[in-house]
Amino acid sequence: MHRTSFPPLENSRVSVVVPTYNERENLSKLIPAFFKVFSRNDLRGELIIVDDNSPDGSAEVVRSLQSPYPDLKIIVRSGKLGLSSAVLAGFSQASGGIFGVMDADFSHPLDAIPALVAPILRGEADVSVGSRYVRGGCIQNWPLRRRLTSRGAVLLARPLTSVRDPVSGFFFFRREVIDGVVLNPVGFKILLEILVRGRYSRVKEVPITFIDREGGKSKLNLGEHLSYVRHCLRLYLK
Ligand SMILES: Nc1nc2c(ncn2[C@@H]2O[C@H](COP(=O)(O)OP(=O)(O)OP(=O)(O)O)[C@@H](O)[C@H]2O)c(=O)[nH]1
Ligand SMILES: [Mg+2]
Repeated sequence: MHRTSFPPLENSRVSVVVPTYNERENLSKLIPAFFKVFSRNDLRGELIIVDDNSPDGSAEVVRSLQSPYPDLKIIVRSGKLGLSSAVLAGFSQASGGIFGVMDADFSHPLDAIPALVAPILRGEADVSVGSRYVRGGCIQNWPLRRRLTSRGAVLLARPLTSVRDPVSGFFFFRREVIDGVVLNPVGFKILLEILVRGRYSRVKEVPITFIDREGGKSKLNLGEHLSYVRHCLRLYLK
């Protein structure tokens, strides 16, 4: 279990955490594209890469971009310790009043960031979710097997939340939602953990087009599927 505590707060700053394992190729494109979206939309904040000592040298790519992008931070952990705990490690170093999470593989459209942040900045939502399963949302290029496992994951989470896409890896929230909350960073689905244990009243789901990863390799394997089932069982019994 992990009790979250944070450095001093700046309310309208957005801290986006990206967990990475062997994403070198994607990171070299993602980082410039991310800061372009931020500056074009007058967003202020930081990008925090949490890398698990990737053998492909992902961390070196990030370090080489820190001088052109001063709001780029990196945390390197000792080895592959899991997606959710990486995200929490990122939050623990985040200075923004709004926290966000996304993947490194361009599955999550960067252009949707302003629409996800806006309802929180306006005080209309505590949590916003980039959602594939509300009207207007969709998935491109996923094989049937992935579509079915994702639907199965959503069904398993149904008793826990009314959010249509509680297994999304693309979401934003006011940091108070998890301030002082004990989170159990098991597996891949840290959003579900936050939705079940966090403190919030309003969630907005923003439709996104999820695109299957083009570069790099998937880290979602049978072990992660099983740990998701265990995660849900633990949350049912909470
Ligand atoms: N730090 C860290 N990052 C991880 C770990 N496992 C996965 N990631 C990252 O978490 C994000 C999501 O992983 P993916 O492999 O894309 O998982 P997915 O999107 O469910 O699967 P695909 O659709 O096949 O890409 C990516 O940015 C990965 O690099 C891990 O153990 N540690
Ligand atoms: Mg992916």
